Amino acid sequence: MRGEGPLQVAVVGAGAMGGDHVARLARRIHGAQVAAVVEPDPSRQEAAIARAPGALGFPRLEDAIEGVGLDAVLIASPGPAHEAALLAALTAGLAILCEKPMAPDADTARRIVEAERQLREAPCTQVGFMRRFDVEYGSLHDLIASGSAGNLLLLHCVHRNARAFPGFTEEMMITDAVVHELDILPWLAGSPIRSVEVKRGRRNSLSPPDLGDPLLVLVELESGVLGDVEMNMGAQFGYQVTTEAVLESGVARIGQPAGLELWHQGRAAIAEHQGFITRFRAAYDREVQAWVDAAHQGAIGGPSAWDGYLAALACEAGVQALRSGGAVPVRLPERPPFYA
Ligand code: ISE
Repeated sequence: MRGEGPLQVAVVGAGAMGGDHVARLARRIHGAQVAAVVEPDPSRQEAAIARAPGALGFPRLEDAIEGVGLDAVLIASPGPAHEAALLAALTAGLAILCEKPMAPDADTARRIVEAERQLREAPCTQVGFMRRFDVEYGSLHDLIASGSAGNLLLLHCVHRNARAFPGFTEEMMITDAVVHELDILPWLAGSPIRSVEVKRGRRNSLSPPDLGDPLLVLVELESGVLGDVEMNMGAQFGYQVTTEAVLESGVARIGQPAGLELWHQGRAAIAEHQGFITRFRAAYDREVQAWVDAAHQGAIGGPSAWDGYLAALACEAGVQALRSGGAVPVRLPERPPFYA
């Protein structure tokens, strides 16, 4: 357990997500303070520091660890940079919140859980699967677990981005985007993933030519429940994430646009989100607050590095399915007692 006073946090990576986490920690989270922003790009670093007055800027995490008395690190750099930052933070004894995907591939994820087990006495890495903190996902989880509408049969998931970021690859449609469903489906259904299959259909000519967009991903769980995911990187109109659960005696739906409805000039309209930062703002707030509260007690307050590893194994099957076609089995290792 750490001493009194706010958790001294370094935020690593000051892109869109990292910058948003800096503002969140500075303005909306209790019990934490942004002590450092780690970002090699000077203009991004400056913009992030402007959101957290008093924070110091560093190009590398090692410099921040040496230069500031840190308690914790929030890693929001791109996935391939996570392993190095995680190893530095694990070695320095810091509490960690690492954005998804924890690692770009399953081998890297395995190395991370092995390092955590070697270097620490208890799990100290929380992984940024923020959907688990979304109120509607929570209600759906509880409804399914209660059995009040019978057994769960099917989960229909929609994951639509307005358009792909420059440099977004087809593999990233699985490892960076569908990774959310590969975490949330087993969490909702209470059953691990057995296999993943990916289908390309008619391509959206508005999406980059190297993306087979949209993809349809079929996920089979050990319980026999099937989940289908529309992974769409070119929806144009906005950002939309919805789930419909088919149960034995009912259907439940979450993620519908809500808020002000306007009937005007012959149309009825509701505003739709344009990106994940606003769509999941409340979930990110709850996730980061849970992490900070748990870090004060020397624990984590959400999904662990082991969950990050399981998602990486499912992503690996998804990437293989994208290349080979057909359903690719996911071979899940036994959970070590460290992550019980
Ligand atoms: C992005 O990186 C995210 O993490 C969003 O939550 C996800 O919906 C989006 O598809 C990803 O590209």
